[in-house]
Amino acid sequence: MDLIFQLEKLKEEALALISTAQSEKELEDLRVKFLGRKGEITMILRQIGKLSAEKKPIVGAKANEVRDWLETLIEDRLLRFKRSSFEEKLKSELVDITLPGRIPRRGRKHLITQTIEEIVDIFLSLGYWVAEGPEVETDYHNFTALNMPPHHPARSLWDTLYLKSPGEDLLLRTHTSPVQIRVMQKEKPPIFIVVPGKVYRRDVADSSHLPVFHQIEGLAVDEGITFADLKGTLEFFSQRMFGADKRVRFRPSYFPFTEPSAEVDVSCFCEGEGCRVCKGSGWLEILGAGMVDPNVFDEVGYNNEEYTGFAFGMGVERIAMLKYGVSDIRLFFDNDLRFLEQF
Ligand code: 2NM
Repeated sequence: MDLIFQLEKLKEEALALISTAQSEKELEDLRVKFLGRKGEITMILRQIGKLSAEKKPIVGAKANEVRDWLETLIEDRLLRFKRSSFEEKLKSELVDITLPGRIPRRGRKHLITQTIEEIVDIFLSLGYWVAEGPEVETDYHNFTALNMPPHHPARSLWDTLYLKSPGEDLLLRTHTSPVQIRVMQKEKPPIFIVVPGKVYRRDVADSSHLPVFHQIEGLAVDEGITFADLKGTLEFFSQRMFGADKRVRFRPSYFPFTEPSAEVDVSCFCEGEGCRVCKGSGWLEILGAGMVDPNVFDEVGYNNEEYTGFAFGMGVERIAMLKYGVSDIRLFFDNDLRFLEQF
């Protein structure tokens, strides 16, 4: 059969197939069928070599023309498929930018964290530094160095959580004072520090006790520190924390690690009218304090002729309960958002 005639037939057939192809895949198959290495055009081009010298250029030109035309036609159809599948993708991935976004619920600091920060900030403003230490302590740092004799009741199995057996040294600290011992063993006066942190006692939870709670203790050691410095410092603290109108009261007390010792009260929000919080007394007990016992200084190697100092300690939950009117300490750790969100 005449090659020119074959080329014309091939053109017709190709046009019919290419214009009805339904997918990119079908078009790729047609490209192979006509233009591939074993494709129909290629087969025709191979036969041109056998033609006579007159026919060769004519058929050659025709074959090239059909090949180019086919390539263009397939490219054109492919482009159309690509464009419409892109448009479909655009449509299916359409985002409604007029819809409001999903607004994340905003969290807040826990009231205990807020209270620790409030207390610490007041002492930072007086030039104190923050010191922290381990919650697992030795019997020595938690009791012995603090002038607590071996038979002291706080050392009993019923008050302290021991990690091994008593006398085997490791325990969960019952106050943050061991951190002050560690600081004094490492540093020379002047020392002005506050020590916030978790403490552990073998208590059953009730409205005013938890086996884990938070404390902030303070320590000031320098030449010439007096009880007047302690009073001025704690009055300043109380008025910043509870209001400039508040008064403070010191009652004599006893701690093994301070002498003399005092319990410190702040005047109640009821202005002495008598209320449920102060149980009619007009005073709220907020902390314990005293002048560091010379035995403690001996233990850390300070010369107690040269240095004096005061120390104090408060329960963070108790302070927060008094300041924010919380009547049950367990509310802090029930994790009920209806409570936590109020602060
Ligand atoms: C309190 C009350 C009184 C106190 C004493 C010391 C140290 F390490 F300096 F001896 N740290 N904390 C202290 C004194 C703690 O808490 C109610």
